[in-house]
Amino acid sequence: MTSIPRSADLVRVSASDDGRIVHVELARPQKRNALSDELIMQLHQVMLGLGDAARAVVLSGQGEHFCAGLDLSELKEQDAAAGVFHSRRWHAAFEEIQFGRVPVISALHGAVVGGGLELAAATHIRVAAEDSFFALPEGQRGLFLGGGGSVRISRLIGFSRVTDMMLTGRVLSAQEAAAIGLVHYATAEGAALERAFELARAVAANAPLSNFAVMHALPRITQQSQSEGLFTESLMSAVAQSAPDAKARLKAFLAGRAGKVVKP
Ligand code: 1HE
Repeated sequence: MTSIPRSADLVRVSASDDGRIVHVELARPQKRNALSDELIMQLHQVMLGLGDAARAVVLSGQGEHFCAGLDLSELKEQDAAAGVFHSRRWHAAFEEIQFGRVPVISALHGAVVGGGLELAAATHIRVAAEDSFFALPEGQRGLFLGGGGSVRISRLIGFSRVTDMMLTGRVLSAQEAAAIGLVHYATAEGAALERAFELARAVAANAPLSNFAVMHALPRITQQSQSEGLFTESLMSAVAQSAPDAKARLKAFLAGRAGKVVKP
């Protein structure tokens, strides 16, 4: 695997911190980063090709908006079968984000709407600038969610809120999105990307196997019964502890060489 993934024309990729932090940018600002088939394919390829050094990804959008959702100009003559396969390609790409190798932190600004919100929902941490706004205008366009939003967004904020957003076209501000847990952090306008990088550096400093457990075990455990969840937790916990990296971290703490938890 290469150490730095390659950029494509609709998705720009750059790396910092010796390849540990990978910045993935939606690079179609003239169309408000609308998600065309080609953009989804490029995003999928970029996520599959993250280098071995990568420990965290920051995802953002170039221009005035994070993402305007599905490229509506590509929908004109699509029949039902093509629609199903189209949706499945989105599922595959977004699955690679949620259940890939490293955590993804999204820096959101401007429109985060329709498929753009579905994309953000597949990331692990969402940081929203003051000027961001969130909506699901599928109902107004004669569509339905197709990029995993009915599952992921409903799990984040509950299907009742998704129902309201879809039926009424309600648009949420960054503050409202933070209040209901749709995003984790709200920042001043223009500050989301910097905050996302700070968070990415914190994430990248964790033991990779612990991050893996958070990404892969936690969402699955929440879907299991209590008995199965507790069993999965025990297994994952034992695997994480057994990594040489974990042993070294414990030793460092016990020798007084590791940072303490500091009161904010
Ligand atoms: C687009 C798209 C798009 C912009 N597909 N071309 N998504 C929506 O319903 C959102 C539709 N878009 C908007 O509401 C607005 O464009 C924005 C609020 C995002 C931005 O407004 P603004 O004033 O900055 O830009 P604009 O002038 O509206 O758009 C600039 C260009 O981008 C223009 O093209 P141009 O050739 O005339 O310059 C727009 O046509 C183009 N553009 N958004 C195609 N979405 C898997 S299911 C998911 C289902 C959904 O995502 S439904 C929600 C779709």
